[in-house]
Amino acid sequence: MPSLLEANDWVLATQNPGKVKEFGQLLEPLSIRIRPALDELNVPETGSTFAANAQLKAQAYAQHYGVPALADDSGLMIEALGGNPGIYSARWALEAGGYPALFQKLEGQLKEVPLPKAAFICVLCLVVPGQSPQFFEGRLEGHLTFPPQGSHGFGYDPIFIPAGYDQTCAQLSADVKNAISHRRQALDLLLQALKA
Ligand code: ITT
Repeated sequence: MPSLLEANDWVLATQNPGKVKEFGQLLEPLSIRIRPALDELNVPETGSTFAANAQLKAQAYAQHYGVPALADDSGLMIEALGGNPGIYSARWALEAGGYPALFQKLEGQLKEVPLPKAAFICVLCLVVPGQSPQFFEGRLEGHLTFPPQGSHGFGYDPIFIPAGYDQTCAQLSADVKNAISHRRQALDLLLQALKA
């Protein structure tokens, strides 16, 4: 395993500005920087699991930059929709014509479900050139609420209320979301593994 200090030379294998911002906030207190990827690589997410897609992204960026790459594949699983959109979370928003339109559609689909249970999942994949990929998973349980509320965060945050809270992730401050998020939990596991 590389050391924590070497993490300053890693590249973050994502094109999602919301993820870049959150990783910056999560790593700042630790004085670890993971460079955002400036080159936009088009990596088809052909895997059928979060882990498979995270690995595809991490491998593509590690090969392109020749340094360790950290990828995040994440999404929202809605119990009443059989775990969808899951790995298709970003694609559902694109196909609906954006998040506001998707939220309206989901509200219609879930109108008979009083408190739709859902969970955010994040699988991180670290690919160090020449080594086997490493995976770390985080999960944030909660439920959905409509109409969307709040302007912080990104993606599905305005309709997701974490368990034990009464505000959406888009109403909670970044500090609160980052203390409990699926991304935070996965990153903590990665940092523990690096320290071991
Ligand atoms: P990259 O592949 O470039 O990283 P992406 O947005 O396509 O960007 P994913 O395929 O992992 O990444 O899809 C993740 C989607 O899941 C994301 O676009 C949101 O719709 C949703 N999502 C994940 N984490 C979230 C969070 O913390 N808050 C809200 N929505 C989130």
